Amino acid sequence: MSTETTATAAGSGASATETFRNKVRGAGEIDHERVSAIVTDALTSLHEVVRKHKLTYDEYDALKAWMIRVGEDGEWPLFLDVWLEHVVEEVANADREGATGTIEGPYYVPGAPEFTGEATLPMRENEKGTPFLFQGTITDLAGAPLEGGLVDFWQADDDGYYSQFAPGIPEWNLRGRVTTGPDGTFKINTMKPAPYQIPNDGACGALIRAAGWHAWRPAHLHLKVSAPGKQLITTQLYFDGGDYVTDDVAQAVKPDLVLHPQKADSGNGEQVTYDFPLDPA
Ligand code: MBD
Ligand code: FE
Repeated sequence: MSTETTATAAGSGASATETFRNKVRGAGEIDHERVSAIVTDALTSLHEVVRKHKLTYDEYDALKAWMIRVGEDGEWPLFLDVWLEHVVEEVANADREGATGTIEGPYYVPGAPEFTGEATLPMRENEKGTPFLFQGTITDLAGAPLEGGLVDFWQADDDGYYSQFAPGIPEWNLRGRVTTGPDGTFKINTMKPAPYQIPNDGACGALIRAAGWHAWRPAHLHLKVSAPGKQLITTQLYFDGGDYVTDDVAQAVKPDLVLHPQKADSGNGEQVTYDFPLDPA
């Protein structure tokens, strides 16, 4: 690989930071009491860590240097999504009855190519991996199929790279949006992803090495599933028996999210059916 086609932490971090800057976010009134309560508790938790471990000035300086580097590498989205988002998601989705959610991560891009009913995702002529048919039905909580539902889907390629975050990959590679017809079903023809290492040549990688951890996530599909009048669910799906399914650096695997693929009816690759019952909005 030449330098220009090698993904770097700084490259994907800069892309993730830029993508986040473009995200449409709520801009409510500031609730000063709530800000004070949350920040006071967060700081008090950190004070307790300093006391418990008798943090030295060398360690305090290492923390400062590392935090400066996280920003320089554009890795705040990566750091927060890998080590904090799973608890934010747990709290946000605690009252749902329908499909199980998990974290979004840093690599979603709105506006992927659109399909109705069945999609073959944009991919390169020699896209690596096992052909994989992912299909299912979007329903209400009672199991009635929903027309006009949407599966917004993205995944890494077989080398663990996401289009728009690593160089040299076609813009919408392995990304797509599929709308359901009257029977509520969707079919997505893609390639089975491989286990994935988060970028590890930047600040997050330095932390992982310093702590003696690993950088791996299990192979996963990302989805945002929605329908008119229903709550959108952001989730991921994993593969039974896959590496790191029980040891995800981002702690984002739940038993309900593990797929059990079969040989494809077409004879080419594998397939699986997974349905999404959606909570009312
Ligand atoms: C990913 O691909 C991902 O899904 C998450 C949550 C964090 C880093 C990279
Ligand atoms: Fe991912």
